[in-house]
Amino acid sequence: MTPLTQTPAWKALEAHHQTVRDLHLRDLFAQDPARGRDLAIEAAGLYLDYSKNRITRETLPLLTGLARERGLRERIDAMFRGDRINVTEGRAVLHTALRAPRGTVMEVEGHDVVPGVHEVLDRMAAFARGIRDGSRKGFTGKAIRTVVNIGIGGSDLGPAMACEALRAYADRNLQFRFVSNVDATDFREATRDLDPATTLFIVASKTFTTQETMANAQSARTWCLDALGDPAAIASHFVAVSTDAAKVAAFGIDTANMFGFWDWVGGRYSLESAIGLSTMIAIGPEQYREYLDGFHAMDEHFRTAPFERNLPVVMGLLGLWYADFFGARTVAVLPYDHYLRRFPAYLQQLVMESNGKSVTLEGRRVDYATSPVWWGEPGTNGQHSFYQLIHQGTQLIPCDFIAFARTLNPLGSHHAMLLSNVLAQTEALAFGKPAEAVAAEGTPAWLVPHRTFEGNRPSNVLLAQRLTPGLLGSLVALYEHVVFTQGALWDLNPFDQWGVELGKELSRRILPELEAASEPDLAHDSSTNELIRRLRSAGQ
Ligand code: G6Q
Repeated sequence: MTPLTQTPAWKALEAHHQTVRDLHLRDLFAQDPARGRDLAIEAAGLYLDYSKNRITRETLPLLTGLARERGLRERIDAMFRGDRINVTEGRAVLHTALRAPRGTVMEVEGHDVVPGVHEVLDRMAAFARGIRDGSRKGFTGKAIRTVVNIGIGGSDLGPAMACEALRAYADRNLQFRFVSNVDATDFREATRDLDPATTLFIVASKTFTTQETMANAQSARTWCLDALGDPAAIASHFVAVSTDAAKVAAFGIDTANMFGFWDWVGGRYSLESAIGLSTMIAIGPEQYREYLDGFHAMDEHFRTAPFERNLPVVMGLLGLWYADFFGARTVAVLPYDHYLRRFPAYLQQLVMESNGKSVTLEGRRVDYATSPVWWGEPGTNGQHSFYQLIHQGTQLIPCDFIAFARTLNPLGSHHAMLLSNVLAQTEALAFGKPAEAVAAEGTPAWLVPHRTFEGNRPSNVLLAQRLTPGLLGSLVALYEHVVFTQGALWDLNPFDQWGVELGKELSRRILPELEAASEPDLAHDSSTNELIRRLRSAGQ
């Protein structure tokens, strides 16, 4: 494949960037009154206004031209066809099958995987109903009151985000907690006020080998047995979500209490698989189906809409435009909905573990920027914290604002205030406040530069009617496909994560050195050796 930066479409974009980079959004809007109406796309319940981006009407066709030249269409088709596009792990990538309606056919190596997906969903539904209506009781006959999900990374961030996001739809008689960190503080604080007789642990691990999850699961097992006194209690208080039945059984969880998924579901793409069991218990199987339908609506849009009207493709291409042509090093995700407060953390894994790579599928080092750093906080909180830098700092930080027309918690003017802030921020970022306007207000000359907003800071606004299970599904699928689009253009494999391996390997070597009774022979670098000695002599 021709290196990306050598392609005609890339060169055309470079030339185009020279003509666009000094244009101000103020002028672009003044010259094109229909811009705010036209540069918008609506799909799967989401309305994207992308007019406040530093683009002209020529930019998007050039970007979609690049996408065509780089075979994005073929890559999308290959994913939905179940090809082994995760080449470095030899796996298909078919999380889209997890949300396919019953009766859809999606194949891996000629085998339709959708019936298996629905079989697991049906078992999850029966289990979730039993917990919700109290018929599936704990070992001592009491109903379950608290569900604790033990998992990390893809087995934690997605379900933790979804449970929080859909709290308004959840059974409020149940509480949900998430334990991920190997730091025992996480487990201790999550369980200190819980009654083992009314607690259910979901051990969520695709591989069932992850150090943190296995350590927390063992501690949970001990905590449960210490209180309930009988190994038979485990069956009533532990279920597993995994792809590995043998390891689940070896841990001591009956595989009758296991919910499976498959190697064609990547960890960070698994929140709506059985990894979402906690979410299903929270909102119930019917609303969970609505959640899945929201994903599916966005999948269908992504698969079929022309690139110029394709929400994930357009957002993905705009992200590339800033990363590669404007040198943007970060992207801020700013949900104006408090229920979405874990959404940026979830997105960080999705985006950065997927496209935080620097070699192409053919193993060549890239000579262009790949994924920026993604970060964010819910509005309006962030406004009183880091927005200063977005408005007046020296970096260009494209922002995604997410807002809902209706609130789930109407209270006086709160929601109008919230919305007025989203609109004000995106307007201020784009148009700023010129020095002349500041001076005209009678500002002393020496203060004018401090109070001037240069503007021309780009943002997307994603609007939806209301945060519902279905809408959350669409929103997650949107970003999954943004990541896919960018990965395809950057010629990366978004579905592996070799970069996390070395640290794991080294920690396996260091653990016995920290725990050894007598001074071990240390053969690390002098810094690591010294730190180990210091920690050993300080005790733990
Ligand atoms: C996600 C990553 C990673 C993974 C965790 C947990 O894409 O692979 O975050 O989800 O390491 O892995 P297990 O589910 O196997 O415990």
